[in-house]
Amino acid sequence: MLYLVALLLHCLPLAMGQYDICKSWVTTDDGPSWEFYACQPKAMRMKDYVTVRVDPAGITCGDPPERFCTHENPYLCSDECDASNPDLAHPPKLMFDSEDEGLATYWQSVTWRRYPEPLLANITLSWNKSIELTDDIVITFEYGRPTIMMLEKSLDNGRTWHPYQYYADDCMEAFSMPARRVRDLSTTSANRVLCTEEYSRWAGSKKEKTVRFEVRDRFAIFAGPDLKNMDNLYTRLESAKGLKDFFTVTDLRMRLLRPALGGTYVQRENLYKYFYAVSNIEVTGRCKCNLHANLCTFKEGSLQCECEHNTTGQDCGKCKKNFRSRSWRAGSYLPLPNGSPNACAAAGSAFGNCECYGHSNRCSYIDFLNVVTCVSCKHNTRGQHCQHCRLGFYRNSSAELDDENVCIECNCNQIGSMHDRCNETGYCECKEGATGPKCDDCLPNYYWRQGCFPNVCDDELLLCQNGGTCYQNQRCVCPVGFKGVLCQQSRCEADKKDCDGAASVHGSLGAVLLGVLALQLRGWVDL
Ligand SMILES: *[C@@H]1O[C@H](CO)[C@@H](O)[C@H](O)[C@H]1NC(C)=O
Ligand SMILES: *[C@@H]1O[C@H](CO)[C@@H](O)[C@H](O)[C@H]1NC(C)=O
Ligand SMILES: *[C@@H]1O[C@H](CO)[C@@H](O)[C@H](O)[C@H]1NC(C)=O
Ligand SMILES: *[C@@H]1O[C@H](CO)[C@@H](O)[C@H](O)[C@H]1NC(C)=O
Ligand SMILES: *[C@@H]1O[C@H](CO)[C@@H](O)[C@H](O)[C@H]1NC(C)=O
Ligand SMILES: [Ca+2]
Repeated sequence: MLYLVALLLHCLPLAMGQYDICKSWVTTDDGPSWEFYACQPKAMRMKDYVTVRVDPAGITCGDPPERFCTHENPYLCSDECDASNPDLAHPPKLMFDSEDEGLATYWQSVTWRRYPEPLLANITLSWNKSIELTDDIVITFEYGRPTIMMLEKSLDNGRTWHPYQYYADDCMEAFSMPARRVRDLSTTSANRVLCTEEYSRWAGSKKEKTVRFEVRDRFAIFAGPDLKNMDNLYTRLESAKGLKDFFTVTDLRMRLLRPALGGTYVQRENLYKYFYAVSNIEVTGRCKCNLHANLCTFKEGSLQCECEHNTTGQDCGKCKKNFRSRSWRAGSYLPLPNGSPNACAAAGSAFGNCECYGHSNRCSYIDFLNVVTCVSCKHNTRGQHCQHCRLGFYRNSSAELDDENVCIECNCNQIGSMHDRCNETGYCECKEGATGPKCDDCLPNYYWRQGCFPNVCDDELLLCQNGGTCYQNQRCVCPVGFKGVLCQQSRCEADKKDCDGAASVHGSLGAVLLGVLALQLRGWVDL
């Protein structure tokens, strides 16, 4: 068998009877038929499916081999980390193995030999799948817990990160945040990101080893101590904005910012006792399947929901082909106790044969045409089945018909194009002289000025004459004495008046001087 049925792996206190079946065969007065329910997979030990990355490069101890000691035994620095010796190596995978009785196995960092440069390490856990936490995250540190650390989470496979919780022996000093406890949160602040001092104190490295992200305490705000009233929690998860997402992650990152100090200040003369050592990271959760699956399996290196209700996708996040007569919806915990499956419906189930490719939730029967048609097609679609793009939009060739991005706006240049429609490849219809897919360019020998106009002059064919110069292909700037589009006309020839009294003066210079004189004279007369 290539995959593990994750269901078999673990039984957890939070795995309740509720929402564990997706459908059952029931007999009613109308005969037997399937009945469907909201359903979710059981919680599992998520560390079995994780990939881990430790940063920066070279932070894992043992390359080169290094000696270290402990806070309890600071002068016996005879322990050794050696990456090339399996008995003395401390690679990251030892944070996820199962601890047999006897000694703990752990990942260990280099020592703080570069003090006072900070000793920083990131441990990043990735599932390549959204998971919903159902119990506390518990990180076990050997040889003392960090005095400053931070937990971050990602909901988009590591593209963006958000703080999840801050940990410090002095929250004010480390993060300028007041220290709070999750137990003191209320129903309106259950998804607050806070700084806690509870897991950073020095109490001896053997006594207090764990750092927690308290999921149960947050659940208890709604479900009461011992989580007896899960119904109330499920109701809240449906109604309180952002609460479900708060417990959903695809990745987690522990940012270790300062190691255990043994309850005192840093002793520079013995830096071999400062380092991080993590023996276990327990993450308990279930695959997020949008209440459309009760099984989650590990296939080809990734967790995958076994989708029911005719949904599909890694998280059952869309409707199967041919089951898109209405938009996909997540299942709901409500109404209690079985919730709503919000199953995808087959084309042809609701109203004759009316598929809307997920762009409409409603069909309507048009009596005089005797057809059923989709109503209010969304995503810029139109048509009986929302199968066409609205005017001014064209079909996205890399999207399927049921994709939200199926129609792309034409974006025709308002001045350069005849109208705002385009052809199937997004080309607009251009006015004379304009070109380019959106008609925002001009053809050669045209210039752009609120539209494309044919060049009046240029440097090749339409040359300005008589020493005129071409201004931006739009007009010739003519020397005094010449006019016309290409300065081809002498003013004398064009207008006899310009030449009055200048008959005896030959050449253009004379004409210019005379023109100036005439202007001045006219000015005096007007005065
Ligand atoms: C740890 O990750 C954060 C981003 O979450 C990054 O800014 C930081 O540089 C990383 N630190 C190390 C030591 O890689
Ligand atoms: C993540 O999961 C998706 C969907 O199952 C898969 O196609 C992809 O190859 C996986 N990526 C990695 C890095 O495992
Ligand atoms: C899903 O489709 C199948 C037919 O392929 C049908 O038998 C089944 O009842 C459908 N399930 C739901 C929840 O609609
Ligand atoms: C076309 O559809 C694909 C698939 O959904 C999408 O990634 C892409 O952004 C769309 N293109 C445009 C221009 O919207
Ligand atoms: C759209 O118009 C452009 C430019 O006129 C043309 O090259 C393309 O073939 C046209 N596409 C279709 C599908 O007609
Ligand atoms: Ca271990």
